Amino acid sequence: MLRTFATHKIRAERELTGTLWDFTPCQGENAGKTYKVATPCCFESHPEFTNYRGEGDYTTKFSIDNGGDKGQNIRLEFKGVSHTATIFLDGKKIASHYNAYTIFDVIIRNLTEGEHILTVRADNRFSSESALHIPNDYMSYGGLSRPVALEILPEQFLRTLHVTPFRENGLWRARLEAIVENISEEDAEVDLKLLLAGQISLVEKIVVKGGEQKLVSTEMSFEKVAEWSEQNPALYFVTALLTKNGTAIDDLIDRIGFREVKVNGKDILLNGKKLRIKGLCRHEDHPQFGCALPYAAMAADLEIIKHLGANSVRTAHYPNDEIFLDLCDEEGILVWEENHARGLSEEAMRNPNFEAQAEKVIEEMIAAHYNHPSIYIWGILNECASDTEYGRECYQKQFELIRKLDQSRPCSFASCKFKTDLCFDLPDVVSYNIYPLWYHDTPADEYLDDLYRWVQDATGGAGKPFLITEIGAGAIYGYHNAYCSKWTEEYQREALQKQLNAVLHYPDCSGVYIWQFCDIRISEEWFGTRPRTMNNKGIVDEFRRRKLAYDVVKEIFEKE
Ligand code: ADA
Repeated sequence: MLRTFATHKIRAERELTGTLWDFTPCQGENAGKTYKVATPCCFESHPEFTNYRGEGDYTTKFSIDNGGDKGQNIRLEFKGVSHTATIFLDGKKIASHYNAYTIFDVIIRNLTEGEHILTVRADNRFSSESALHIPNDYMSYGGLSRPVALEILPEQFLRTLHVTPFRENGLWRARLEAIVENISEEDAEVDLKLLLAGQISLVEKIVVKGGEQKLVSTEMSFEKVAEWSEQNPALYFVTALLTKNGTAIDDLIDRIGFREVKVNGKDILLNGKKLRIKGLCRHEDHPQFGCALPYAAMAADLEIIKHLGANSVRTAHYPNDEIFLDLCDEEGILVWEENHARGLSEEAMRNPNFEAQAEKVIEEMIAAHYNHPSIYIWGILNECASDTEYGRECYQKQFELIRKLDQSRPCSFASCKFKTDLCFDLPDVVSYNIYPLWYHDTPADEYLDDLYRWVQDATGGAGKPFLITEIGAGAIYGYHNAYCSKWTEEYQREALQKQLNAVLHYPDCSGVYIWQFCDIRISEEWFGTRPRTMNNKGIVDEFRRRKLAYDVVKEIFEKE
């Protein structure tokens, strides 16, 4: 399944995954053997490869019909390959990409009629080449973890369609930007039509030079549209349609919600109303599927999140599968989406690949997810070196990049630098990850107050909205003892009760994200402080079984 709705009616598109592919590991004792695997999937979901770190080839065949002598232009879209991908078509390398959590594509012109062989080589090894996928407090799985789509493209096609809704003089308006790309060598004249919420905005004749792109933008007003909100997540289709000599040749369909996110003093506003975040941080992780959760598993996670009374998810620590975002759009769940980086020291940020790799994630994340109304904030660089001058330079550059690509959402980063952070003048929202009653014993209200006062007095973050982006405690499912020590379900329940009450009653705090939704697998290298080689701070365990803290969280969130 590619999305929860059709993104094309004219462009021919089919999913290549969703079927059995051949899988051949390249290293280890099974190197060269071929297995049938159901795609998308992680290496680790196969019983022979639960610990595999290396390269693996996923191969399938597809056919091109009606190509004639000229063949067909095709576009292959890879929604996520973990974590480094090399793509081969009929044995020839055609593309490569780094990072598990963003979309990339490749266009092949004039592919001949008949059968073709596609191989996706996924590599999940750690090395200095990889600045973001490192041994960490979550698992960097390997494999073809998200779907692959095959599209047949005309010579001119729609590359992107971005919509920015905004309110002006009491009326909803929207700015639409479409990019038309010409993959032929000759200049071409095409007609572009843009439709939003049933209204036609633009019909324009455009000339696109051979091999180039053309950006077309327009604005529209709407008399009667429903606003997107948590209670009423109204969605509208937006369509870009390309015709040539009177024949429709291409289209691109997306969904948007009429909503505006603004920061006003200490508040984050959604359509002018103060937001109160009651959220959970969620990793894409499941004992059976790794990070390649199928639709039903993602939807089931969201059911639990809603049942807990939460209104938001933080996609810690990378951009999420589009299907999950589609579901959040439909369910009115607010999303903090962030680029991919967790806990990088200054030394790790000085990896020569860091800057380019992290910035590419931002570019690919915003290009692909721009229209999702559920995303209300962009985050970057969770718990990296924001307490050093060099780290500050990196944060500054990344915020500049985000603001260049999207001015319609605030941005932030989750800091753990207790009273030493140097970067709070840079984001729109100040965010902290804190663990009172877990990593130290200072009472939650005291710790929070001390921190908040320091932010007001000593940093450029004074007067900005303030969010707690992580709080929590570990518990092993089913573990109890007479003294209710750390790791028992009782301890977690009590810690969360105190932590949540402190944060949610703190007058200047816009809300809280619990660390974390479910227990997750972590890198082997992290076993030392993590029983079961898992991060056990989930409110449910890895099988989504409720811990004792569940009811307390539900009660507190529902009362808020
Ligand atoms: C951090 C981090 C999380 C997780 C958490 C914990 O703040 O952002 O990824 O590691 O702490 O469990 O300690």
